[in-house]
Order: sequence, then structure tokens, then C-alpha cells
Amino acid sequence: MTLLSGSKLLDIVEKVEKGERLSREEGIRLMESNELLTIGYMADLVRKRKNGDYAYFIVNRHINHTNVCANLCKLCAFGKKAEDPEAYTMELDEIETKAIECKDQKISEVHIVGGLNPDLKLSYFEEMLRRVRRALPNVIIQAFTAVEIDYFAETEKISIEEVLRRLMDAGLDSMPGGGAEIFSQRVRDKICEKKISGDRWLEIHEAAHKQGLRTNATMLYGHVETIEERIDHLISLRELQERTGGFLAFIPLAFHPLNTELEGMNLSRTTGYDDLKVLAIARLMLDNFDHIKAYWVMIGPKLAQVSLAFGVDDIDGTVVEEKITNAAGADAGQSLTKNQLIKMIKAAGRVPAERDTLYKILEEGF
Ligand code: V47
Repeated sequence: MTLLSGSKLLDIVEKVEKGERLSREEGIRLMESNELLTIGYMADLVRKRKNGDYAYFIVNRHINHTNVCANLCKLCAFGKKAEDPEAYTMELDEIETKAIECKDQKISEVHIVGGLNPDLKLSYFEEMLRRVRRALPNVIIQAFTAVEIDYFAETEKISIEEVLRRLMDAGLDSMPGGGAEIFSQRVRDKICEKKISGDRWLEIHEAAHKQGLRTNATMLYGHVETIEERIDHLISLRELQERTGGFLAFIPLAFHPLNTELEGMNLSRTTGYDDLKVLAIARLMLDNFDHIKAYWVMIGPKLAQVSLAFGVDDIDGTVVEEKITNAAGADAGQSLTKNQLIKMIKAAGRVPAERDTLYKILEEGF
């Protein structure tokens, strides 16, 4: 085939065409390669094999209930000390009002994550879930990263299993994939030294999967990590997925340096080329994940749309209000309408499928 003539990746192409698993070394070769179209060709093949012509989106709403955070990671521009003038913590009434406001918008998911606020007890989160559930009985509540779950267990002095059980009793349906960053401790020491280890993040997701919660996984890239550390991160996720099958989707998160403590390190925003490569290589390495999601808030709607030809089958959702990436200088906006998402997908020649958190198709075609 002309596209592939002279390619140095032909052995990998052959393996992908046969549906064989790629090794760590092959993953590293892909990361080192500049053959974006060859990588994209392979990722598109896998994407099509798994998801046909569907490209998914969700009508959802994010709520970031507090930015007060005990960790204050260097990578993050969102977290604040309690005494900071920009610090905020939403009252439960305010959260309930935000949920009630969504009643007419036919959302299927509420996505709730926040900082590690020492003043908030587990009972606050249980009540939050009950009130959101009462306001929106049919939505799926996807809430609290593994980092938050670990913090609840530590502050309440109870096990992860107990935290998960109590939150599930109150209405928790699924966990998002945040807080994973890069699992390598070398990197965590540089960008999020107080955050739970990579092993702990994986342990908490494993515990969640064992209790029947489906979860997502992320990887924050484009800061101080090496290519090897990216691939090792993906392989750790692949291994856990092999054991539990509990992950729904993988979402690479492009690092935004503005207003973070890493800003002074001369780090610039990721390039479009790297964003597409990471998405496509994730599709190739994570052969046991059904879905690869491009989070348009981080890479912009235009690149998210193009990524549909590079292994991506999901462009996330309407979002409505997003504070974490926006604090770090994201300029893609905070909200897209359902019609905008449908238009993006159709213009890429794919069939728009409105899904719920668990990838049940609610409506298709449009
Ligand atoms: O946990 C923090 C990351 C995450 C920055 O599971 C940053 O479906 C870039 O996890 N630059 C929150 N990234 C977002 C997240 C997410 C988003 C959409 C969907 C899902 C899902 C998950 O954002 C944090 C952290 O890893 N983050 N600071 C920054 N400066």
C-alpha cells in the first residue's frame, strides 16, 4: 500500500492487522516515530474493529464542588489553600440547585470531582449524592477520583471498600479517571509529590471494579515524563483491565502549564501532533479497552474532531462548566451543545451515538 511504503513500522502494522498485542518495546518505537499517518492508520483499524462507524458523545454536566485542596500539586492550577481569596466550597443547596437546573436538558450523567478539602466529611458527600439523585433520578452519577476516595478513607479512618460501599449506597454509580497523572514515582515526586502513588491509584480502581463500579482511566502527558514512562503507564492500565475488565474508557489529558507551579519550567502546551500520537498509541496499546476518549476541553473541539480518524471513538460531552483545565489556561471553552457535538461527528463521516456513562446508546443517527 502506498501509504505504508518505506515505513519503518511495517512489522507493527502486521501485528495490528492480525489483532496481536503490542509489546513495551513496540509502544516505545511508536512514541519515537514520526510516522503519524501510519500510526493513525493502525489506530483507525482497531477503532473500527471495536466500534464500527459509531462515534459517541454524552449530554452531561460537570460539577467541581470545591477547589480547597490539601495536596496543592505542582501540576494543578485549580487547587487553593482554604485562606486563598479564590477558594470556594459549594453548599449542598447550591449543588442541588445546579442539578435541578439540568432537569430540562435531558442530561444522562453528572460528573463530580473536587479538591481534598479537610473540612468536608464523608456525610457531606453522601448527602450530595442523595440530593443529586433526588433531583435527577435517572442520571448516572460519575464522581470522585481515586485520590478523593483515598482521602475520604484516610480522614474517616475506614477502608476503601467501606468508603465505596457508603458512597454507592448514597447513589454513586461510576468513578471518573482523574488523578492518575503518570504512575512513575519519579514523575510524581516532581509534579504531585503529596498525591497517592500510582500503585495506590490502581489498587483503588481494582477495589472499585470488584465492588461492581465501572471506572475510567486517564494519563496526564506533556510535562516531565519520558516516552518510556508513558508506555509503562499504559501497560499498567492494560494489566489491570486484563484482571478486572472494569475500565470503560481511557482519556489522555494534555498538560496545561499556565498558573501552575510547573509554569516556570519552560513547559509549553502540547502540540497537536503529539496529542494525536498519544491518542492513537493509546488505542493501539490498550487493546482491552473498548473506548478511547478525546476530551475536547483539553485539546480543543477541532483537534478532538480530527482525532476521530486517529483511534478515537468518543468526544466526551456537553460539560457545561469546567474549572480544572480552565484554571490552567485552557481556551476551548467550557461547554458545547448537543447539536455542536453531532455536527462535529457527522462532518467526520461517522454516526453520532448519544450514550450514557456505561456506553448504552440512548439515541443514534440524528
Ligand atoms: O485529575 C489537573 C488533570 C484531571 C491539570 O473520567 C490537568 O471521563 C491538564 O480527570 N493541565 C481532571 N490537566 C479531569 C479528568 C477527566 C476529564 C474528563 C473526563 C474524565 C472521565 C476525566 O485533570 C485531574 C488531573 O489529572 N489536571 N491539572 C493541568 N494543569
